[in-house]
Amino acid sequence: MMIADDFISTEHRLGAHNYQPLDVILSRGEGVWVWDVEGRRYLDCLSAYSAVNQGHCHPKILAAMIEQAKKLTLTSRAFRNDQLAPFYEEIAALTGSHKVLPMNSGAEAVESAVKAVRKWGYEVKGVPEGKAEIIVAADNFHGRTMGIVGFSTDPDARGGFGPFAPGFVIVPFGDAKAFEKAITPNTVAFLVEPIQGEAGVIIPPAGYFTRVRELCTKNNVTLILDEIQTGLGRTGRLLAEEHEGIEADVTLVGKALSGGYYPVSAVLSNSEVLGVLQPGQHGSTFGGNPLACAIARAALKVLVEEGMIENSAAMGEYFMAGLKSIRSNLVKEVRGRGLMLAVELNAEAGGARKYCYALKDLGVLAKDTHGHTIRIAPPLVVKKEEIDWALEQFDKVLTKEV
Ligand code: IF1
Repeated sequence: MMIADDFISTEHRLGAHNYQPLDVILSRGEGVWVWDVEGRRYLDCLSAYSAVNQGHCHPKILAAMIEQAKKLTLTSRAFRNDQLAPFYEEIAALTGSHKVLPMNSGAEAVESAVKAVRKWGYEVKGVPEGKAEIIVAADNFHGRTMGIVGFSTDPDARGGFGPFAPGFVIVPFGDAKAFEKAITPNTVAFLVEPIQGEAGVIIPPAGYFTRVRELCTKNNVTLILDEIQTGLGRTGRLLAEEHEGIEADVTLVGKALSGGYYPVSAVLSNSEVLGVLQPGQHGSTFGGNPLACAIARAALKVLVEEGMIENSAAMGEYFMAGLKSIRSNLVKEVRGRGLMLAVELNAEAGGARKYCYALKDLGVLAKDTHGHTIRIAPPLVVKKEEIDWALEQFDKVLTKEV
């Protein structure tokens, strides 16, 4: 049997070194818990970056997946399948969308939205050919493709990968005036995360998105909210846009759309934006495949029927209050919305990574981001007792030398 060190050395020898994971090798999961190859149990406080919102191996999603896998392999979009239409119907009704474009990864949904809004800009808004501008926020994270890293401001994400596509304008996040100034007659869209995830769970000032929405409407600019991480219950609402009572023109979802079982993403829009795509202009071998649709239908159903969104709101508040009550001079700020939480440590703490290692040794898996921040995002099925237990471990790590 391979032991932990063998897995690690083999990965190191054969794999591209584009990750530096915590050295824990997981082999099983159930709900909020995961087990490593040596049988140790951990509370998952990352949920695969919010893909496993419904919890590991959710029995109903698993059953839907197995049942569909037995029926049909793949049709491609050259033919129709009997899962796509009901998937459209259910996700459109749930999110109040008029059109759906099914894709696979989050990055593909982002790329697809960029293509659609550019075409919308030329055909509907009347922007001169080749002149479309898309405004994005500094410190954004939208994925890893060439198009997307080209408008990243993170040197690790973009360094060495150019040349990049033009047509993107970067403004500071949370500053509606800067956004207003950047709008030109050629602006077709503003692409932005409701809460910036990778940047360290950055919540914009109250009123920011209300103003952004007004400016988009006034200037005929489509508002694209990347809810790939914030969507589907993570922040205590189905979509994070609800916190400011606004509606995006284009909403991007992914990750938890499959409960983590499978890459499923979607672009959701009003009829105008996705309406510009005609046969042959966009597509994907796997996008909208029957297995993906069956899994997504089950993943959405359990999210709603099992009260996970409400639980996220209630348990998020409880977790945040608990984190705030930890008396530690290492902590600079605790912030979050729903179960999208972060503990930012001060400079003297010496980086968040060693605290994530210490938490791992105590049975809690969390991820450091941006050097000083511990990101905490358990599955949305987490219970009070589990949070109480997690808080004890956070208390130990943040109040004792590690
Ligand atoms: C990795 C972060 C999270 C995303 C938003 C699109 C995508 C993501 C808002 C692309 C993906 C992931 C990818 C993962 C790390 C991770 C992440 F730390 F980088 F920021 F979640 F917090 N929009 N986020 O957060 O979706 O193509 O990956 O399906 O290892 O790169 P994807």
